[in-house]
Amino acid sequence: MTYQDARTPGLQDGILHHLTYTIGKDAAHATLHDWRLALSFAVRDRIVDSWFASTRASYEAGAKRVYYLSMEFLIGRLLGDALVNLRLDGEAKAAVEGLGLDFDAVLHDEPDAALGNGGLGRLAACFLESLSTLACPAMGYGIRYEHGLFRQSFDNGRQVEAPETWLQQRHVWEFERPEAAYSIGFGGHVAEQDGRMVWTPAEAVLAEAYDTPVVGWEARWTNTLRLWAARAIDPLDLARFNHGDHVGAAVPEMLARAISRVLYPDDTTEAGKELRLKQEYFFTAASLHDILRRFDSEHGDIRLLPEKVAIQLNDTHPAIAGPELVRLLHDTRGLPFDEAVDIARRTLNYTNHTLLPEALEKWPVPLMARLLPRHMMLIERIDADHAARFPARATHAVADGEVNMGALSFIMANRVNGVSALHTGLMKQTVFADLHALHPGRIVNQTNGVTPRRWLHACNPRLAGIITGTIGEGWIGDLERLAELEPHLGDAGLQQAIAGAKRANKADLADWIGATHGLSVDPDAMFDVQIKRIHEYKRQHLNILEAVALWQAIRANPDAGWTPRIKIFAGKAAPGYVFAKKIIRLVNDVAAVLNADPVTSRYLKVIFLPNYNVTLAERLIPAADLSEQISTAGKEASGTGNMKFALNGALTVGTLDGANVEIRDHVGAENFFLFGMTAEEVVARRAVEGHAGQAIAADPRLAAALAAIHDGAVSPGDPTRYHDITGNLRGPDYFLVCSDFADYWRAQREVDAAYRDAAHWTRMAALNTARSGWFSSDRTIRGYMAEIWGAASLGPRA
Ligand code: 7GP
Repeated sequence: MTYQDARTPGLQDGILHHLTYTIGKDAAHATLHDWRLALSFAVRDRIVDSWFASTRASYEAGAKRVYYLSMEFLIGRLLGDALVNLRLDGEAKAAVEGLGLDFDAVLHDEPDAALGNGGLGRLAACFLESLSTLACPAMGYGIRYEHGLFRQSFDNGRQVEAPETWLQQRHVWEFERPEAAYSIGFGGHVAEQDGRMVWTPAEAVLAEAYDTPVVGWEARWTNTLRLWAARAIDPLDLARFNHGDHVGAAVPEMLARAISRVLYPDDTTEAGKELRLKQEYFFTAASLHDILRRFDSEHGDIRLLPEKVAIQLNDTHPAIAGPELVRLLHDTRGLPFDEAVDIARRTLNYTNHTLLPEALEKWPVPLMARLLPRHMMLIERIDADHAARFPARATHAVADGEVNMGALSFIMANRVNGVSALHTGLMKQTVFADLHALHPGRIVNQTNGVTPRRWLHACNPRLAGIITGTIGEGWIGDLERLAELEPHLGDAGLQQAIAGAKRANKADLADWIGATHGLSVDPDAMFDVQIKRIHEYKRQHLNILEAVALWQAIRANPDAGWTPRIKIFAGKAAPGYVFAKKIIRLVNDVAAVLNADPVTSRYLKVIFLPNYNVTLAERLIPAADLSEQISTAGKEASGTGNMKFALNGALTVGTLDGANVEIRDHVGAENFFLFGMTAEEVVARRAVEGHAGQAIAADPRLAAALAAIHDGAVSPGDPTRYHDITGNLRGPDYFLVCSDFADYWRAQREVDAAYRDAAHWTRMAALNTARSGWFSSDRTIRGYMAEIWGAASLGPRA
């Protein structure tokens, strides 16, 4: 079924039409890039009808709308996704090949829109797709960064960052909306006029909207992602220009544009920069203006806001929404202060994505007061009123000269949610314990999920085809139906097909690694993959330490029947996170030594693939045998890569952290390689003085691996290179790498043994797929709709 009616020409006609009239090229002279744009425009045409229909249906129903405010949307490439959801992939391939082009090459020409750092941003992208699939009237709001997450390369093993340039090409999916522009102010002063507080900003920039349609599965529904670009209100200081200061005349424009210029590349530490706070207010204020304008056009009485609008704050980055909404309702619209706070609080909700203290945003009061003077006043009043209601156990949002954005978000939220059962429990016990005691019931859990369209159907066509051939295609829109696979798994033909699909995916990846990175890898070796941001809590260094220990063990006894393994790493380190960058260099150094070892390299190779992004994930996950989810328990809020791997038939070696706990419950303990301390044991262990030293003394293997790194075995010309890492692990070892090492080694040897029994491994892998249906972001979004937003589906099949 394709969404084509009498008015829409065949896709090939559409491509040729756009090549001529939109791109202005003759087929004889068109480049791959021209063809890709032409195809994208032809596909976009097909989305627009569904988009208009959805917009009309939302207005007609007068239904509650959901607004997802997020600093990050890690959307990746959009063409393949759109084709799949429109069910045009077959026709597109035929049309493109009919024009004498390589379909994959056309798809791969699209830049990967990296408007996010990691899990939080990718989750937002999965949520948008599920909101459309579920026909929930919704809109995503964010920033149209000119430069997304930096491009990573290696220089002698060290991370080098270069600006990302996705917008240097025409972004075909967006529609500019010059009519939806708002002036956003900063600084200035506040004065009382006729009994009302009036904020007069010292400067202002223009927020200009760009809309990207987000089409759901089978084009049932299409929502909008609206991204804001910053512009100067007066593009040129003409007086300055006419006085001959041609550069200076452009300064206002440059200053304004800086606000939407770059994505901050830190996902765990607030940048501490005024510009970051400006970015946050810029997009939050523009979004709220837009939301209220739409609300006013549909409903008369502002008191209906909580019934008609649900706003989700994706972490605290848009937390200024609380005071801003109060300002708009109280100062601008004249509602009494208490009522304004009440309406705002019943409209807003907040998702927490991390408990790491360094990632919980706090802004110095003087900065907030200077940049947003009226907001600072409102924050103080909101905080004081809240504290006055609970004199015995007040938790202050303003304390020690800082505004705690987590506490402010909590105070101003109808619901606060964590992203896995474990994480939500820890929120209640730790960071938000006091606020939870004051507001029991406000914290709820919504375990994360991933969209099965991108993360199985599109990225792994071989496995998806087998599944559809076995149980039909209902699973794509209803992932829990994967359970219907299980009764078929005894079938030898099906097992063979599943194993064959994995083998073929691995062969493709091996070819690509050989061609692009010059490393030859055997597709029959186990593909052991750890891909995520580089962070000490995620413990890439535990993984590489195990690689060194394994290397030593193989060297000592080369004929012991080792299971061949390729350890694949990918991920970016925040540019200012020196230790994480050192880990990257260590992995690259270990790779160089191990891959060149004639004795061991038959059994063990290591590669760090540069520039991890959504596109690389789509390539790696279908080819993985083993998924590394080895964070220190209690530190990974959920994880979502862990779900993608299980869905694609990789087995997990992991700790009881984040959503690993729930994955293991679903796939069965016997199909999951568990190791390591629990979150409670972690806390107890940390209190043991000399815990790392004890672990090292008890484990000669660990001691030898650490000594090798310390003595320069992988950095022969520079033996002290890794003393900071070995010193940390032998000393404080906050993330308990040493204390978990022995059990990790034990689990990895169990993995080796299991992999040698190919039939059993395939069965375990297939059970991971069949039992991962619960981890669809459709399930997550249904949970938000029912338990947080009170929103209903409007779809044709609702
Ligand atoms: C991440 C968490 O680290 C990850 O465990 C979770 O799966 C993901 O959010 C989605 O919920 N956090 C971030 O990416 C992040 O930037 C800092 O957190 C606010």
